[in-house]
Formats: sequence, structure tokens, C-alpha cells
Amino acid sequence: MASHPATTPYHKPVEPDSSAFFKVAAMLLGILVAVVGFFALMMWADARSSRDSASGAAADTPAATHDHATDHNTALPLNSFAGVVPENALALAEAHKPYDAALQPVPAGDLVKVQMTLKDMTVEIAPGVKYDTWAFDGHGAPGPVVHVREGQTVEMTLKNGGAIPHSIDFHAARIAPNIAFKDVMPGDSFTFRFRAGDPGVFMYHCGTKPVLAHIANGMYGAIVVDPAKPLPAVDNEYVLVASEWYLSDDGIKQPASLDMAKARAMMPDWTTFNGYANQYVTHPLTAKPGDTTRFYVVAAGPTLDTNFHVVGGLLDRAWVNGDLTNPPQNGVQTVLVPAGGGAVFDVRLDEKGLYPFVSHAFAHVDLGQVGLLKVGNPKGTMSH
Ligand SMILES: [Cu+2]
Repeated sequence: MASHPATTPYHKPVEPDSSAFFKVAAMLLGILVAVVGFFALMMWADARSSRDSASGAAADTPAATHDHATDHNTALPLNSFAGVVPENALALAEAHKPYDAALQPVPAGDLVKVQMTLKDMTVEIAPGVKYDTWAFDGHGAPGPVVHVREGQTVEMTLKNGGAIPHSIDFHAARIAPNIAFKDVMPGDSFTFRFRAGDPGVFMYHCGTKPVLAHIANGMYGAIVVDPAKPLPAVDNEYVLVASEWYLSDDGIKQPASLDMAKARAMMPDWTTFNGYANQYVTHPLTAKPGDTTRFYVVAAGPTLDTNFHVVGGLLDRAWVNGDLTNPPQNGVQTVLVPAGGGAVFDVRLDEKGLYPFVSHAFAHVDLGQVGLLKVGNPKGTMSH
């Protein structure tokens, strides 16, 4: 039977040595502090030199010599190409055909048939910056916007024209994922149906493992489900899918592919609305003075949220989290759209002008997640 520790005799001999023990411990602690201090100094010096070289590199980039469109409200050149772009970036941005953000009408009938073909394809994600996606034939990334009305049935046919298995996961569906969202082998196609019973704006994406890689490679899009009882009528409706890109190299001489380490570390090279940096700065979305414009925003990630904000306006109606079954919030400034989530915003702008819409996490603006809503025909440009 073990005795109580307080009564064990072997504690006694320890006491005479305790002062020596503490001396040794203090000495070791002193050495440790010195060593840690040394490494801290080295890390500081290293960080400072890499920061200096980074700012030196930034000053050397062709982008730094361009006369960018400047917005006094954001204190940034709106088309600030923080990533590496070629000399003729601005001309390439002009020549780029923007992703059509306008929401298309709901198809008639109870059944809406949607067909998508996944294909390995090279797309541009910023001026002159090419990326090898696994994406949607005819669209790139994001995929086509699906627009239905609450109560309609979606019949989804996924054709895998790529080299590896893929799948499609609709956040708007209540369905057994092991059946409907299963992997489809290259060359195969698969059809499933779901009833669009919940109004909102939802993400869809490839759910094949590793999902981080499949989403980062461009396999995502938005589905808008109108409520059975319509929302207030508005003048313009646009869909914006926010996402970020992690590049293996700059993508200028040859297409970049995914850098999985950057994706895990959440250090994107570019962030975008509808797959291409700053595209609506060069090719603004439009409205007339007095119009109310509705934005359906999805943050596809794969990992980063989007903090939606319109410079010079307020979100007059904000259906946070895309919940269209409750009244919206009113007159709010910035709303978080979480990765894998969506939200709907109505913005009324009376005065003609150029109104930037951004993710107000400003690193995202610098990396390309910014666009302009051009209200009326304002004089001059953002570089006035
Ligand atoms: Cu996939």
C-alpha cells in the first residue's frame, strides 16, 4: 500500500540541494533568454530586409509606373495590380471581355434543366495573367449563374470533360450528398434533381477531395432562388461571385497552376469578383440616377470571406446570409459574406457618379476585389 507523499522520507534529502538547483535553473534561464533574444533580433532584421526588398520590387514593377484610376474614397488606385502584370496591363484590361454580371430571367415551367461540362481550361484571371483551371466549359470561373424560382425543380446534368473525378454540390439543395454530389468519372455524366425550396443566393461548387484544390482551381458558381413572393422590384440586378487565386508563378509567360501551400496559408495572389481582377473597374456595371440596384453576392472562397461595401452609398436593404424569408436590415454600411455563403443587397444611388463596390477588407481591394457602379454619365474618370 502506497503511503501518502507528505510522509515519504525521500523528500527530505532533496532540501539541502534545492538552492543549488535554483542557481542552475536561473543560469539556464539566463542562457535561454539570451538565445531567444538573439533569434528575435535575427528575425526582426530578416523581416526588415524582406520588407525593404518587397517595397523595392513593388517600385520596380511595371504597374507602379502606370497612371491608374484613382479613387479618393479608397485612397487606392482602383486597378492596383498588386500581383505581377505585363507592361501593357491596362490595354489588356480594356480588351478583356468582362463576365456578364447581369442576372438573367428565370426560365419558365416547373422544371429547369441545367447542363454543365467541366473542362480543364486556361483562363485569364488578371490582365495578361493566365491560370490552368478545372472549370466550366464556356464560362471559366465562376460557372454559369443558375436562376430559378422557389418551388421549381432543378435537373442538374454534370458532364465531366476533365482528366480527374469531379462533382457538384449545391448549397440550395436539401439532398443526400453521398448520392447527388458523388464523384463523376472523366468522360461520364450524371443527372440529379432537387427542389429549390429555399429562396436566397447560394454557392455551388465541386465537392471532390481535396475540396480546397477543386474550388481554388475555379469550380464554383452561384444559384439565385427567387422567393415565391417576389422581393421589391428594382432597376438592375447583378451577381458577383467573390473568390481568391493562389498561383504557382506569375502566370505571364506560361499559365500558372495552384500553389497548394499558399492556399493552405491563405495567401492569395489575386482576389476577384467574377474571376478576373478589377474587371468592373475597367468595364463598370451601370445604373441610372435614382435607380435601385440589387447585388447578389456569393463568397466562393475557397477560404476568404468578403466584406461587401459600396463606397458613397449604403446598403439600403441587406438580406444578410441570403435569408429572404425575413425582412432585410436597412441602411447598413458593410456586411460580411462568409466563405461558402451569400447575401442580397439593394443600393439606391441618386447622384450620378462612379461608386466603387469592394470587399472592405482592403487587402482584397489591392489584390483585385473591386469594381465600379457607374451611375448616369459622370464627367471624367476615376483618374480625374
Ligand atoms: Cu472538381
